[in-house]
Amino acid sequence: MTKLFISDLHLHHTRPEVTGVFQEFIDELLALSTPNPELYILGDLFEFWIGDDYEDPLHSEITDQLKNLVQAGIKTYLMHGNRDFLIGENFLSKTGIELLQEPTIFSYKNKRVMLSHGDQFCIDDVEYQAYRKIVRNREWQRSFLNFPINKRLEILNEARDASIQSQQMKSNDIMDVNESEVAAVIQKNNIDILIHGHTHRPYSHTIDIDSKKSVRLVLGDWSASAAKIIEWVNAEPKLIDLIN
Ligand SMILES: [Mn+2]
Repeated sequence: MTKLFISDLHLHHTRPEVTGVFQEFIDELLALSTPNPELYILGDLFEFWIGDDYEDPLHSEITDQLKNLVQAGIKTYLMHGNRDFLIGENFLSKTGIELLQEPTIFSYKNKRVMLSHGDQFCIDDVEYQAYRKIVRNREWQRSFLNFPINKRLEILNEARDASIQSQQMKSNDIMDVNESEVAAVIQKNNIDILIHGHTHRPYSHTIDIDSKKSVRLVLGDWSASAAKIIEWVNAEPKLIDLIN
């Protein structure tokens, strides 16, 4: 069985070329002979998601394609990212996708694996973590989803402008994961392989803790010319280029 991991596609109507790359990817999955792969989407599939009741043509198109994928027998999992954490029950039941809690830990091929979107490790960005705490609160989400669509779009655009401005002020290091935090989480949960996205810094890091080696695999974000995904076929998961 093959497990495939992707994240940070940031699908948006202003980037049709990335939607095209995703559509080709789905077609390739559908064309694969058995055994069927499993697909793990580790957050930020969409650039924004303001509720399952918001009808955006791109969102509907992708929802239909994911539904086809699941109906073709390809088990698909989704974890919320910081852009699409409002994906809800409606989307899940329409597509047949299974929601993963963050973090998700499981054993596979004798490895203990942790999946995360990754933003939880970026603790040096204190301002972002404070914002995350607010918007990940169920009460906040419930009242946000109760606003009319126009109001939700307004809040989204304000938040996006503020985020672009504050990111310009922050150093690159602040927006990456905090390595001691990663090491602490890996040690506490006895993890062999951590897979996450969010930082858009695809890489395979080796982490030594008390003579035990763990691996942190970081997924890439998608563009028309680059998309680093993880394929796990044999003993170890590997970062591969989807686009050559
Ligand atoms: Mn993200």
